[in-house]
Amino acid sequence: MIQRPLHMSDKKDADGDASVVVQTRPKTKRPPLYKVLLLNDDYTPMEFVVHVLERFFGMSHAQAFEIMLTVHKKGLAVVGVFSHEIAETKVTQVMDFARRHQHPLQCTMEKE
Ligand code: TYC
Repeated sequence: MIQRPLHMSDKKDADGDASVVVQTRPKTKRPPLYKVLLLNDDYTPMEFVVHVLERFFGMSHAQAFEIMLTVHKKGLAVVGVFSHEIAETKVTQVMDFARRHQHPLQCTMEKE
């Protein structure tokens, strides 16, 4: 048998051979995050979109107006990044609110 310094964590197996138990970091993987996206359309009024961003995403009027214009010009924008459950809630809230007001506004989520 090969000699080597004895270590606190050395264990003997069934045959009496030493093995070293290596301490590994506990695997605490952070949960994935999800982007919530707002999509442009030709019919939803700009003021309605601004209101949605203020109401459901806690934006100031100025911030909300800026993001609304980004969606209007570029076709879509990320309006927030959340856990799966919070993102799902935001999407549901926006889609329900838009439908109740008979606007075709679309809101979706995707893994970051
Ligand atoms: N394009 C719409 C209009 O001209 C405004 C709009 C902006 C609609 C953002 C949806 O997510 C949207 N009335």
